Amino acid sequence: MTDLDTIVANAKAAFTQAAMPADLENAKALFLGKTGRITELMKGMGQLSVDEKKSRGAAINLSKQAIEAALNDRRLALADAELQMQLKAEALDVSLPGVPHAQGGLHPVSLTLERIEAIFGSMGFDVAQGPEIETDWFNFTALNTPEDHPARSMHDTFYVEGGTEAAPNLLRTHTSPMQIRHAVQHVKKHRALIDAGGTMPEIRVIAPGRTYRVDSDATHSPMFHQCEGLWIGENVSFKDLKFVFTDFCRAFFESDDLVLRFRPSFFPFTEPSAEIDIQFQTGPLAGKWLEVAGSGQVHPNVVRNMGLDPEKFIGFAFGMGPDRLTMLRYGVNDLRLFFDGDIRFLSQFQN
Ligand code: 2NL
Repeated sequence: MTDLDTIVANAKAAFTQAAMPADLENAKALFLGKTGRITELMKGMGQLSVDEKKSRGAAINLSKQAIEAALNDRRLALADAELQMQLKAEALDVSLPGVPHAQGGLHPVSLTLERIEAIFGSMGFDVAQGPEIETDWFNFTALNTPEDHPARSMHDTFYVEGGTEAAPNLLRTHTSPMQIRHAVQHVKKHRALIDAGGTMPEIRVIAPGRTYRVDSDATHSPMFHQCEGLWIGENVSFKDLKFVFTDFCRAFFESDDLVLRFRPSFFPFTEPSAEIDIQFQTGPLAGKWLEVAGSGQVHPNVVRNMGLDPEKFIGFAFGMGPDRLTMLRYGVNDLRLFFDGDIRFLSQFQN
């Protein structure tokens, strides 16, 4: 074996031993680097004769090429090994079962609102939604609520920035203002027809949504839900209210075994007014009278504030609490459970 053969063999052995690309580059420097074995041999050729230089130079070059070829082979091998390792580490087993996603669901009160909307929708009611920050006019004045009514006091109503002293802004205390907005829009749209003595399409609308009052205990939350209903036409009477609301209750509670009672009451925006109580004839709540809504014939002043002549237009309105309806429907005894956000409670309502 010549000295060159030995160097080539040593180089091949060193390359094979290199396990990582960095090791390989270090090994390369030992043979092909500035002070590497091959480079040193080249430098040592100075003293040789021209003929000797020729043959010796050719021999060194062959060795150098052999070393470079070995180096290249090893580089490719190491790169391939790295790729194989990466592929193995990132391998995806498509036959493994998937990672299950937690299934969300609607809040029980949202389920109730959806039921209410579906039932009244089937009776031809529109659904009106609008601002939770209201003006004092839409929330109180338009609804015939006197300036000195206790509901207007700071103890009952959240007043917010942005209004003037004469027209303060507030968080709506009921969804009635949205019904006024809807009615005013409706009347505006049909103004020409009304003025020409034609028959205005009836106003038939419900207004579900969040409402706010300064109140907080086991049965009151400062934010609560309301859904009001309004039906105005030329010939809408209390018997229509009785019919509509009885139908609603039977559909909502999925029971025909249910009796309603209209108990005289008072609201500034209706006259006459009535509380609506229901009584189940069967089931866990049988026999108890349960208050579910307030109602009444819309006060002439309120009809006028909608832009209509109360001598010609008449109708009824009602307001109910979806939070309480949800408690009755599912047998929940504490209102606060709805607003605590405890997943152990909420996940019991599958939908
Ligand atoms: C209750 C009482 C009620 C109304 C709401 C109403 C709306 C308009 C005109 C007239 Cl636009 N009235 N709403 C009427 C009677 C009662 O709610 O105890 N709600 C939970």
